[in-house]
Amino acid sequence: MDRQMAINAIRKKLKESRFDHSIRVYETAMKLNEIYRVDEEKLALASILHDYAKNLSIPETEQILKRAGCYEKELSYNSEVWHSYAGSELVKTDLGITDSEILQAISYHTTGNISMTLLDKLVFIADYIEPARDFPGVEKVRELVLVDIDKALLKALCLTINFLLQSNIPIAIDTIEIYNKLVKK
Ligand code: DGI
Ligand code: FE
Ligand code: FE
Repeated sequence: MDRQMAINAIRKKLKESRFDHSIRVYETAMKLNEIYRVDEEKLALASILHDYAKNLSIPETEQILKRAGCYEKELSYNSEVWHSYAGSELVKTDLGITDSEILQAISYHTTGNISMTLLDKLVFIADYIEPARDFPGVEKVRELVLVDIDKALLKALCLTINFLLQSNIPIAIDTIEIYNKLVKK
């Protein structure tokens, strides 16, 4: 699977606006990689494919996770985050992607996770700051990531946790765990 094949796959799988978002996340990730220098091919595929399951219905998404049999904890989270874990499963079964680092970056792109790698963090932040994102605080994350990706990630997590608290949405324990790890640093 190369980048062009991944782009063709999401063109078929996603609505046009979500496809456009995915390309912007990919381009943002490539720019960040001029600073951070992880494996470019893995970052490219993970960022292009990160929302692969985003346009499935909630019952379909739930079915994918139940069928895989190892997502009991994740199924207890808000259904909005399921697309990340389902995306990881689907790119494996639909597209034959077996690289565990790519699959993990897709899995962790919404909630984060205490054991996030630099690759995982780059996909998470690229998704958070792609050029069309426009919410209070995003500019701060764009500035911080040029200096320190953990500071950028902490800021992003603070903003998201604040939003979830104010909206009465339950917060995934994975999100709290990575927040706690970074805030203690
Ligand atoms: O799929 P995208 O829209 O590109 O972005 P995403 O995968 O980061 O999904 C973001 C939404 O998920 C965001 O509006 C917050 C929401 N969300 C719901 N529960 C949680 C959560 N985000 C985190 N980090 N943790 C949660 O528990
Ligand atoms: Fe997403
Ligand atoms: Fe996204």
